[in-house]
Amino acid sequence: MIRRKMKQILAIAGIAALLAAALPVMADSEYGTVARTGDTYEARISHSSLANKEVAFLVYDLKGDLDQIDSQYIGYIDQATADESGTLTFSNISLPTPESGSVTYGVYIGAEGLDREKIGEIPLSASEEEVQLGDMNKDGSITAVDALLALRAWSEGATDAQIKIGDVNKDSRLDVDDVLLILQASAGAIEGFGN
Ligand SMILES: [Ca+2]
Ligand SMILES: [Ca+2]
Repeated sequence: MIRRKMKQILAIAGIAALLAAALPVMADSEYGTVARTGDTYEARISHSSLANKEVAFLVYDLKGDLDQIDSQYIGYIDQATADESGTLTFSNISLPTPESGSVTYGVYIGAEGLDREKIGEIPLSASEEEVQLGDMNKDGSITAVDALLALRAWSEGATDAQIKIGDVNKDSRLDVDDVLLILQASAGAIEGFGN
């Protein structure tokens, strides 16, 4: 039994290493990327023109109009200074989720000499009931990324919200067994888990 667990853990560690660079990228532009990391987002900004500048980071709820933005619909705002290569990261970005339906957020940066550059869009649909078991990043499908996120949640101590989605064998815990089941589902070896 212990041997089996060890084997499982070694297998998962290997897979996690392979997947570490495969976090889903929601937005991508010459100024950087926005990636989802579970329930929050991380924006990695890098452009030589931003070197040592104060960079404003803004996320707007576009209210269905993808060409128009209105400053009253700011979903998130932050500001930080880029390093000498023009690189900086905004992490733990949490966006308001809609009561029903979905929203599209536009992600923008601004700096001296750079007028509000759009670096991407984040579509977000909220209702927990529609989230399928095992779909840790709530993107509608179960992939190896979900196994990686479940593995992370397990190793870091899963939140109630993570357990709700990640406990695919319904034993009220998110642990290595769930990670392996999600991994198998992502590979098509077993059926999904329903809602
Ligand atoms: Ca997923
Ligand atoms: Ca479980």
